[in-house]
Amino acid sequence: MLIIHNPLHSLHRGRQEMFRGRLVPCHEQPDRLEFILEELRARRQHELQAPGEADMAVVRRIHTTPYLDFLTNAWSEWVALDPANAELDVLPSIAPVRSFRTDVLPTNFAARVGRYSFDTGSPLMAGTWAAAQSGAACAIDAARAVARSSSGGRRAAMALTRPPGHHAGADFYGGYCFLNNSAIAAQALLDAGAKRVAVLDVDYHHGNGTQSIFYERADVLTVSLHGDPMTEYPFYLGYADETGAGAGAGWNLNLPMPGGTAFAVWKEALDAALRRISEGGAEALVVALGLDTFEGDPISSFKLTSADYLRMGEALAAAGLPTVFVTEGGYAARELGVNVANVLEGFEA
Ligand code: Q9C
Ligand code: ZN
Repeated sequence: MLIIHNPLHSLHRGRQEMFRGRLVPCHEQPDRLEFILEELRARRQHELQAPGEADMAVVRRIHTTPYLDFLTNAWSEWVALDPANAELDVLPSIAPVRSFRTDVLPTNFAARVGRYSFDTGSPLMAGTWAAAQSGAACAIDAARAVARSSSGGRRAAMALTRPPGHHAGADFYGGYCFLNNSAIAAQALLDAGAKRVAVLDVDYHHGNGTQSIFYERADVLTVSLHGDPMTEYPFYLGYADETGAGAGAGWNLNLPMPGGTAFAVWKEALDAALRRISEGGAEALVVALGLDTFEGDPISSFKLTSADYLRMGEALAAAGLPTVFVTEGGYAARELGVNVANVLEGFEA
């Protein structure tokens, strides 16, 4: 498979995230992607490429200009407050909830960090913007390689990148995500001529950013399989009664499952998701490929085994659609390589 991998990913290297009242080492680390690259190279059947420049016109159809401006300038603003900040990551210290005003954008930097983020687990640092932008370029290039498939291009391609993207919305970051690579891939497929695209999110966590971006649109069907938000992050979105709104009514499907879910039950949800995608008439598929459903994942509780990822790949291939894989979460770093490679091997079998 064609794999567009992010050569700048390690510029994003969080030091600490807030977890249960303490600052702890970040789960989302550069070695995650290195282990995947290592395994894909070892299997010798993939074509690894770096992306070109990101086409920001596509990114601007997903994210707002004020938010992109904030991400572009955040690090230099942070260091300008105090040169000693260069040794520290940016984390939010305020959350403007409910009765706060949404029509003011304070000039104060901490206020704007709070405005544009939704958790205390997503440190932003000097290389975050460059890494995220290069990740968007991977998503766009992978999508374009697949979009050409009617004229002799590819059946499938993968954007292999970090930081992940599916928790990022049009104007907010969180859940380790800054730019929504899966949404950007979907938009690139539409821009290249697809009339309807499906985004199937198999990450352990609900793809709240992707859902919110497309919630009122009928041209992108969003489907997410995930841990029940009543107990699992991101808690405040991802319930089964969220089915889309306005022009997008009926174009969102959430399939939450309880902690402890193993592959037999998970696969039934996958089959239901693929039936909905088939009914919806999608012309292309984006798979938001989180690997934190793995039994060894340190922050999640599903029970998928490495062999199950082969079956997942086979089922995704059976959908018969041009497919763009975009990597999302997954924190059992050492096993990630085998699990990602197994999805692709099952898909290509
Ligand atoms: N602080 C993705 O998988 N925090 N994001 C969990 C540790 C948030 C996961 C508890 C988990 C976000 C892309
Ligand atoms: Zn996740």
